[in-house]
Amino acid sequence: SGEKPLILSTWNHGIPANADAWAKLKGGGSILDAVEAGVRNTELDMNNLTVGLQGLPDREGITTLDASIMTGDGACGSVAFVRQIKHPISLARAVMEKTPHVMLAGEGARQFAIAQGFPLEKEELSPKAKEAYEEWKKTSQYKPIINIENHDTIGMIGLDAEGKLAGSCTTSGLAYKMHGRVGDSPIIGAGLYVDDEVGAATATGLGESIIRICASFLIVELMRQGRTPQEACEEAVKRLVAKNKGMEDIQAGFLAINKYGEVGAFAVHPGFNYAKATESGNVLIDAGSYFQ
Ligand code: SD4
Repeated sequence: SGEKPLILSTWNHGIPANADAWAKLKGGGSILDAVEAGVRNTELDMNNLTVGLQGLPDREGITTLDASIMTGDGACGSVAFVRQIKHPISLARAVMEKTPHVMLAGEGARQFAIAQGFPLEKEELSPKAKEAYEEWKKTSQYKPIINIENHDTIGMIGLDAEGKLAGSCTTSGLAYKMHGRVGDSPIIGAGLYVDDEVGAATATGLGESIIRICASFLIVELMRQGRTPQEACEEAVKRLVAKNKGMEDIQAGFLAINKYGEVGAFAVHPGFNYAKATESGNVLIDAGSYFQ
């Protein structure tokens, strides 16, 4: 069986994110504080082109962000299609804690951010994103090959020593998406789902394929019915492949834990990895995949 406390997050930037989450938890923070602090690290990572304001823009050259946060008692908040906000995860938490709503989008999310005292950042592309966008504009080809250059969304799920769960997910979404496109990450049940009675799951990859199967909710419900986190992730990937016919090139990956601290991860294609932090260390682990 598993270990507690436990923090898991997607991809290799999960290592520094887990480290920040772990420090928060060990410093007396709640598991919610930990998963927020963890992904705030990634939101500032200038080398990450799929999270935060340095992320790759949409077709119009505008970077728009999606994020969600949830605790195991059912509290949740999210923001979608937001601009100029450095830490959308904290804005999602503010939606959860300070409004009667779950989700705010676009201009309304921006007004709420201002009212909450979030600074509005200048709207300009990071040097790396600008360079990539200029290159993309030469052909303007929309190619959802998400495992190669556009694979860095962070989803984080954590379990504290008492068995409380929380999760967070934050992204700039799909590079060169249509303006206004929203992915799975801010949709509760798609990019993230957490239930203290069962476990938690988060997703990365092509959001459309993930939304289509309510992936994170599906994984939690499969665990509720007795599957291990690993079995649940594998079943969800099978479902995703079955429901996204003709899209065999796309990547998606899932990460799950149950309330006992057992872990599962699986992806459509090879290349998905995740970071796992426990008392015994913070390590990067390769996930298995449906196609080899
Ligand atoms: C999205 N799921 O907006 C995100 C993108 C992603 O790794 O996960 N990239 O579709």
